[in-house]
Amino acid sequence: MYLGKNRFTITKIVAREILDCRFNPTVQVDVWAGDDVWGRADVPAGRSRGEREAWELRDGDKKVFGGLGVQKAVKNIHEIIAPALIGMDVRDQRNIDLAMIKLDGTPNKKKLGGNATIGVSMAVARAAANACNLPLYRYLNVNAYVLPVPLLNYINGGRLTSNDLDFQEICIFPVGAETFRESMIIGWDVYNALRDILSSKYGKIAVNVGDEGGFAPPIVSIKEAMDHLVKAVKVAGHEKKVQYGFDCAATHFYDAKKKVYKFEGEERTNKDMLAFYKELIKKYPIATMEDPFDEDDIEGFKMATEQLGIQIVGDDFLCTNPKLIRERADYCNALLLKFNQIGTLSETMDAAESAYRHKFGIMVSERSGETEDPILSDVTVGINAGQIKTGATRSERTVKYNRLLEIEHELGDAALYAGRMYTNPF
Ligand code: 2PG
Ligand code: MG
Repeated sequence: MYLGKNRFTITKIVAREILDCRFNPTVQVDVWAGDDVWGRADVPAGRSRGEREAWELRDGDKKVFGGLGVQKAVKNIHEIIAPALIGMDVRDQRNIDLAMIKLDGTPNKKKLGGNATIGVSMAVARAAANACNLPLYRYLNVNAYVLPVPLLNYINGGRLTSNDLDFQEICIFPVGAETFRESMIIGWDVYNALRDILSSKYGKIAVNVGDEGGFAPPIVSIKEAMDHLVKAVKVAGHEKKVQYGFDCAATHFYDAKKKVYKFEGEERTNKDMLAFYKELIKKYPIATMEDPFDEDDIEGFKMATEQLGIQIVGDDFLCTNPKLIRERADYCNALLLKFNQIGTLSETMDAAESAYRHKFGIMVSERSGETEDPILSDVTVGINAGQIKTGATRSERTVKYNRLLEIEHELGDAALYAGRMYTNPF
């Protein structure tokens, strides 16, 4: 019980089960401060998850939502987390997160569920920002002013679609734009040029979209997909402003028993994959590659970082985990930051800070299962990250872009688009 309250005192925490963009259940949390201030956060969900991510607690009752319900996580919020946090100061983010970490007591938030803790943690930050009458990015950082370069996922493959393209995401990276708004204009031009190219080559069905709103054409070859994307950029007249990037999500085409990558119909070693990546980089202006090897293929990551000369981003490889970043800092050079991989905002901020101190780039990322909550845009600007990855079209993606457009507008002259300085915008 709390004793005496003011506008910063947590008075109530309400959680509920809602639906994400795949019609799967997920957690939504409202945190109340004082009598009339509150903040809300929705929890996203991944499909291609890393082994070391925070635990996503699902009910497992196959009769309801096929076992994917989150009533247990909701119950944990109401019965275990809320009683411990009520009465705390909503601005005391670190102690609030620490209290949840202690209540959980497991290394990966298996008891309470990472989907319970991150929902509360993010809603606490929103409520605190609201209580301070500040936008969240400003509450997180008085010096927040960098707008990220979006990595726009225009051809979806891997686990995000029903096609046979092995890479999960084939993207454009408009580093040559002057502003975030211009990056969206370039994005529109290329997306529409690509639609025409794909539908005239493969028919109308090729422009159906995958989980992240990029096209999911019936293509198997990465080079073939890239040729279409490069052509679209040319047709749109943006060659000088656009580079390219991939999320290979290689864990998901790796056969750990045989130690081979099952890629484009062949079994390949990590050295074969490296040779393929070198060919790609020679042929196309590629700036960034995420998870080019399996999450435990340290040798592969090391070779990529030493030999490819581009940004190598750790997603499943780092799981937004400060300890893993420390251990694996020599084997990649950028962090994919997903707050539900670690389970609290404080630990997410630790991961970002650790990444910066290792001279890493940071790309803040959505999950493939998103909601209408744009909170990751505020976090991106709040940590002055130079890059964001949040899919292509559909409202659960564009809501993040819309929030960035709003922030850019609000910042006015202070806004700085990271552009070609996406690794270190300062
Ligand atoms: C990824 C993501 C998001 P998921 O692998 O980077 O694009 O997918 O959320 O399914 O892990
Ligand atoms: Mg990934």
